[in-house]
Amino acid sequence: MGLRETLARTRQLLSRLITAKTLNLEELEAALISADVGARATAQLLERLSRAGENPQAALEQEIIRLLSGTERGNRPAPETPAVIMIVGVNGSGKTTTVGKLAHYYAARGRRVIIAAADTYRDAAAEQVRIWAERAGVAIVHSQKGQDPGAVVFDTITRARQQQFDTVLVDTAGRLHTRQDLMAELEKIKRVCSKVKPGAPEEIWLVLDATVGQNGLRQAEIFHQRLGLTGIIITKLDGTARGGIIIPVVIELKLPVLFVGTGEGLNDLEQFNPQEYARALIR
Ligand SMILES: Nc1nc2c(ncn2[C@@H]2O[C@H](COP(=O)(O)OP(=O)(O)O)[C@@H](O)[C@H]2O)c(=O)[nH]1
Ligand SMILES: [Mg+2]
Repeated sequence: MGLRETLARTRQLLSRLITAKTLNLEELEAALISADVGARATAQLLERLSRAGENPQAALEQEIIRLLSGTERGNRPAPETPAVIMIVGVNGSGKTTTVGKLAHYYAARGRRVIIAAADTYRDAAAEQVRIWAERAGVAIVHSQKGQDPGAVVFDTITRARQQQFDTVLVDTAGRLHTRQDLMAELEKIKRVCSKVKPGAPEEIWLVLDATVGQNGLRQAEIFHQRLGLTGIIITKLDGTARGGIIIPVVIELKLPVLFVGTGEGLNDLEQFNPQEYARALIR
C-alpha cells in the first residue's frame, strides 16, 4: 500500500475541514486531536492557521513540513562494514515484520544482509524471523529459545565480517519478565555489538505502532533514555485514522521518522518523506 492510500482515513477527517468556505478552527482542532497530532502540535498548527489568510490548506501543509524539519540526517559518513542496525520496541509493535521488510528493502538495493535472531524469549520468535529471512532471501543466524541474545549477535557480526555481509539487522525481544529486564537485555546486546565492532550498533531504531497513539510517545521516551535511539519506524499506519501521530513523535522525541509500515507484506514499507506526508495528510 502506498503512503497516500495509507493515510486516506486521516485525510478524510482533515481535508473537508481545511477546504471549507469558512474555516471552523474548533472543529479542526478536534479533528487534529483525534488524528493523534497531539496537543502541542495542534496548538502550533492552529496558531499558524489563525493568520493564514487566503490559502489555509497551503499554510497547514507548510507548517506541518516545518514542524517535521530539523531532524533529518545529513549525509553521515558510511560506517565501516558491516553496519549494525538494532531494531527495538515493545511486543507486537511490528519489529520482526519490519526486520523482514528492511532486509528486502536493502537486499533490493544491492546490500548483503544478514539477520540476527536475537529474540530468544518467545517460543515462536525464531521460526517467525526465519520465515521473513526466507521471504526476503537473506541470510540469518538462528537461535534457540532461552539462548543468550548477546551470543547470537556476537556470532552474527563475526560471520558478517568473515563472509562480507555489509548490513546486520538485529531482531530483538519486546517482552521480558519486566521492563527493567528488557532494557537490561537490550543494553547488553548493544554492549556486545560494540565489543565485536567498535562504533556498533551504528543505528538503533524504535518500532512504534501507530494505533497505540500518544502512549507510544511515553514508551519511546523510555527506550530513548536507556538506549539512545537514532530513528523511529512507525508501523500499522494503514487502516488507522490516527495518521497524525508522526508529528508529535518527531517534535517531542526530536528523532527522525525513517520508514513507515503500510501493511503486512514484504513491500509494505515506505521511506518517510515529510513533503509527501504533509500532502497526503490534507490534500
Ligand atoms: N497492518 C499492518 N500490520 C503490521 C505492520 N507491521 C506489523 N504488522 C503486524 O503486527 C503484528 C505483530 O508484528 P511482529 O512483527 O510479530 O511484532 P513484534 O512482536 O514487534 O516482532 C503481526 O500480525 C504483523 O503482521 C504494518 O505496517 N501494518
Ligand atoms: Mg518479534
